[in-house]
Amino acid sequence: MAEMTQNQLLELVNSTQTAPGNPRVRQLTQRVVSDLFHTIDELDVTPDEFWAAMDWLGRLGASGQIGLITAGLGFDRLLDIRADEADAKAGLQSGTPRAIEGPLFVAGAPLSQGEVRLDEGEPQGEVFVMEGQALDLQGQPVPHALIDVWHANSQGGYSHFFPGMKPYELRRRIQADAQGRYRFRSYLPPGYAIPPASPTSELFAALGRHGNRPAHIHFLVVAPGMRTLTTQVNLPGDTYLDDDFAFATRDGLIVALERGVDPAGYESLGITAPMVRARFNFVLQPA
Ligand code: MBD
Ligand code: FE
Repeated sequence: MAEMTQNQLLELVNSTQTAPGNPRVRQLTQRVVSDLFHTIDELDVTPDEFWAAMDWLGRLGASGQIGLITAGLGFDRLLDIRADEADAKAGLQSGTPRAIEGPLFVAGAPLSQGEVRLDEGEPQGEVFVMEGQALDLQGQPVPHALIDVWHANSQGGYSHFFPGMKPYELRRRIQADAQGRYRFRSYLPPGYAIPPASPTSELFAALGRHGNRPAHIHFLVVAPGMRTLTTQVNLPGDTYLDDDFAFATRDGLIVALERGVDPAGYESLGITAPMVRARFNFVLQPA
């Protein structure tokens, strides 16, 4: 192989081709490789630094934490901001603000009609009911919307990711009724913290950053003819509400909590004592 300069090598890497391949993949790869060649040169990256980074990437993939890093470096929120900006540019009215899905969604949770209890046995926090309706932009009910809901347990862990939890623990699907109404019982979750001694916590330590999220509950709302809504609500009063490591909290998504609510009417959810309630409607855009 001929001797060559950095720029000649970059040109060769990016132009090498013996089959059409995929033009979009070629374009994106060329751009990322160029940016990295330039970063290595301009910041004078040493071989040790480069191989340490590649080792970290390998461990990151093996640990299943790529979705934690994308969230922590702002990419998930970036995609939401871009979707919001595209809507605004197209003159589309927005519904409930979108919020990132995060890396901890699991499809196929048990399905119930209208209402469900998410937790089992002794509540591990304050007994909590959340209820409301799926609505369209005109405020009309969206009948039979399918709502996925998932949240962390009292230790901040999510089932399927945190040891010792049952399959689909604190994950359910609710099919709203003909008026779009849903409700569920659970307990108020605490915030989330990235796993210690992991590739993600290693990078965050080196960046001088914490890995905390404020207390939140995730939703995925699907209905025929409507755009799928991925969102979260935040519980008020959390220290990390304005300091979320995933940059995912939004003004319109902090729910008001009513404490000491009369349990009458909530017997079907097994509630017999005053509890905490939040009301929240999901406003869906047309597809
Ligand atoms: C979470 O619970 C979460 O919601 C996100 C976005 C990232 C990591 C953990
Ligand atoms: Fe979460």
